[in-house]
Amino acid sequence: MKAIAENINVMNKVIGDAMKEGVPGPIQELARECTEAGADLLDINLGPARKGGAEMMEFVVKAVQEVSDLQLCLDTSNPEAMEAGINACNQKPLLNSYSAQPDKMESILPLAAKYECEIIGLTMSTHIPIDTDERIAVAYEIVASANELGIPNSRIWVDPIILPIGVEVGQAHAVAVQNMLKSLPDLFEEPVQTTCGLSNISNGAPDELRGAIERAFLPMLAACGMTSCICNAKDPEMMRTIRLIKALQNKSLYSVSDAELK
Ligand code: THG
Repeated sequence: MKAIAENINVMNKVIGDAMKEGVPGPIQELARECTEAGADLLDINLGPARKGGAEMMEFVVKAVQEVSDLQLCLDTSNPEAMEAGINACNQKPLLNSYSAQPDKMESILPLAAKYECEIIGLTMSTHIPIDTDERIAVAYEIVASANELGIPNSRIWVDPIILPIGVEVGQAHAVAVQNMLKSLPDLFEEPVQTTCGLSNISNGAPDELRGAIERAFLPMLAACGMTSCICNAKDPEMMRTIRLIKALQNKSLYSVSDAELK
């Protein structure tokens, strides 16, 4: 279970202001915190970043790389910002993301082929599927589209898109996501990787309760084969849960410190 830190994102007021004003300090402090907290990758989420996105992405990537050696996950729908970020990275980043939406397919997916990067594929087209069969059909479509550009399954991270438990279809959706994950090995001979925006599940819940919802869902997803999650690396209980999942899947050597809060 790889942890992709969600924290360097434009939704965070302090970080969003620092990104827009070109002030590296707060971004570098947060990147250090997430790295020390045990994240495996750092998501850099500029949001839509229509104006000046390329310059902003280059600035944030270079600032973060001064303080962390972790692989970066470039999170933007702006292809110019995405390409500027790829060119500023010291190591190949994970691209976040494309989907079956034609514009994403045409603008972001080709960058993963051109630069031989790994890429997250959201299982959505014009809408987010609600039932498992439709979600599987979209998963097959997004993987086939990447394969056509020479991108192997091993470089595709399928994201079933998690919806908040509190919205009308949220609970049914949480079950459909688990069912889809369990069916992926039968769907693809060469395994794909998988990821999700774990915090989405708790969106709308009182802030003090969000972590509990996220930490209840993550082991369920891990048991269904989820190989990574975009999560709040600044939540010590979340990072403890991830350390213990890694040990309980025999992917890391357990030590009692894994069970301690850091
Ligand atoms: N899939 C993929 N990428 C994604 C998502 C996904 N990127 C964006 C998002 N969903 C995952 N990232 C976040 C980042 C922050 C929050 C939720 C998801 C969040 N932040 C708190 C808030 O906004 O209240 C706190 C913000 C702060 O102060 O740091 O909820 O699903 N592939």
